[in-house]
Amino acid sequence: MRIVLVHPNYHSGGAEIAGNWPPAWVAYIAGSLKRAGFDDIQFIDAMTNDIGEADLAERLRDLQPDVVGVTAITPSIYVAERVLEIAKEVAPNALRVLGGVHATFMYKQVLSEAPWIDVIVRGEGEEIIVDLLKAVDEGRWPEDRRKIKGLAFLDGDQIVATQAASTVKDLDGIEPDWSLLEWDKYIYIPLGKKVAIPNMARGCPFTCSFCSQWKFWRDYRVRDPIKVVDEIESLVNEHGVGFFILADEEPTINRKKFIQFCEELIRRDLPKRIQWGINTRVTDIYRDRELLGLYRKAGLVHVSLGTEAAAQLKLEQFNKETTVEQNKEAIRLLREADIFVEAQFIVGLDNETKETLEETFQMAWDWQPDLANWAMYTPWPFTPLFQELKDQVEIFDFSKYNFVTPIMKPEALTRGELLDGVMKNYRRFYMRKALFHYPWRGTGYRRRYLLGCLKAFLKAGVGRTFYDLGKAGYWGPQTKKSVHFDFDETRTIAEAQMEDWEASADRVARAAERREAVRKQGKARAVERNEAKVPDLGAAKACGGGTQQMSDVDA
Ligand code: B12
Ligand code: SF4
Repeated sequence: MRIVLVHPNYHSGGAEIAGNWPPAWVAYIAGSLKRAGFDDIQFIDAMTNDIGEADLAERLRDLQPDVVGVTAITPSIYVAERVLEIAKEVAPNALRVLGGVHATFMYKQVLSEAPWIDVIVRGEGEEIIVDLLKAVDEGRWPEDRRKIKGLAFLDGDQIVATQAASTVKDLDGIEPDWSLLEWDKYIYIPLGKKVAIPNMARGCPFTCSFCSQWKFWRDYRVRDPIKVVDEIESLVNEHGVGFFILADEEPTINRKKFIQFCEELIRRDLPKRIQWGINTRVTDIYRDRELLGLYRKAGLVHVSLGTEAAAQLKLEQFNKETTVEQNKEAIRLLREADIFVEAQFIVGLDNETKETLEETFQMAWDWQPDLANWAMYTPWPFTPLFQELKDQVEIFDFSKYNFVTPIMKPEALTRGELLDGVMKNYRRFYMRKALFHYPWRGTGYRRRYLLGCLKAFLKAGVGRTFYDLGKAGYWGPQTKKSVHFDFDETRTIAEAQMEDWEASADRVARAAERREAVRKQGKARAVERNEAKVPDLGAAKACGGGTQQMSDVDA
């Protein structure tokens, strides 16, 4: 059986400015399929190679696959749907499969707008795809499709979702196959090294209201750190990888395993050959302040923190369970440990004003991270915050749901003014950094890294790819009135999806009540701690904790 996996050709001017990144889902899905005996797997990275529709059609026609598997996050959904439409045209007998976060939650929407998709894999793909393709291989497809967990498909006019599959419990059984990728293509610009995105832990015990990730991965699980280091060692030896970021939401929450991971990297002398970065929470950094030296020794050179907001009120709206002081402290601790630190802000909610944008700039400058990002609030339709704000969401062109386009219009600003305010923050922050900090900061590695980041920024600035500024016609403050986001206003929410939301509205209301109760408890604990002068460790919950994860039935 020939399986062709395709990463759709979607681009937006955000994280891509740092280079081309390898699609981890391909390695994880292919590894699992190969172990199950499916060994004819091909991969087309249409994104990295910027493959247009005609070229893609030709490749699929030549390959004549039996199965075409495509991924999609929310902004790449239309391109992904189109890949499968092309597959239908040129390889009509192939089974057309879609996976990833967007289709997992929005299968009703997707199957309504792209009925040519044969089947959606909902949730983690490693086990579901094997069950699905075994059924195909053994001639049990489509008869048995209602018996396979974790799928959604059209049966006539009816949209069917089978029972949700469990998350992958035996993460150590996963053996990703990174050999399908063209490694010369994946270069991390700031360091000029090949980059990979291995995955050590899945899930997040927190429940930030704007975030879709805790819902997607559900329970928190960590792989055996020794096996993850084996994977990293083979990425270095076999593919020449010199930098990685962990794909994890929060790799540090299980401190014991994270320490084991670091110690094993050091034991194998890998930090001389590979350095790495993570996204994590400020509360973990504060908790681990004594360990940051060890993390640095293990090659951890870059930490991106979801500091999110300059105002405590917003942090509470986000259910972030952190404080503004903790943000500042975590950044200081990382800087002192010689770890490059990046602060992420979310802007562009309905109550954003010129003043609040200014506050985030002042805050960023006061905290002094090495990098600061101002992401546009993006109302993923499957998050609690969307359910609260949905009456104010006017744009359902998901291709623009990408952190760089203002989807919401703040009451006091036009979208153009919002974009301009964000650009003003970037300009001021990076000009000052470039002149006064980067050339003089530290020695050797750190300075090279800082200058490398600046180079990536400049490259994207000159090419106007940063924040898709070229596409939007933004050339500076004088153009803030004429910028155009070209939203496709014909895009709406499908009736079937609407009905689904209405049915889940009750559940969401109950979840909001529970969140409020948890928030109140947190505040009460903070008061107690203040009285007892105990430092706030950020209400860190036990791994696998969290109160808002979707149940297996909901997912
Ligand atoms: C690495 C990464 C990137 C890399 C992309 C690398 C690549 N080529 O794939 C870079 C840095 C380029 C990037 C860019 C962007 N990203 Co990004 N990224 C991530 C990150 C940190 C990890 C993704 C990952 O590899 N996970 C591990 C793999 C194994 O998980 P997975 O992809 O979900 O795949 C599993 C399942 O979904 C399923 N599955 C997925 N696809 C398929 C297909 C089939 C056929 C099957 C059967 C199963 C299946 O099975 C897999 C294994 O279980 C996530 C956050 C996170 N921690 O997940 C954000 C994330 C995916 N990114 C996000 C966004 C928005 C973006 C940008 C739009 C931001 C921007 N403007 O720069 C761009 C878009 C780029 C693009 N063109 O697609 C959002 C998406 C949110 C959403 N609801 O859609 C996320 C979730 C971050 C967030 N905070 O919300 N990103
Ligand atoms: S800490 Fe919050 S933003 Fe980060 S992954 Fe967890 S729920 Fe999402």
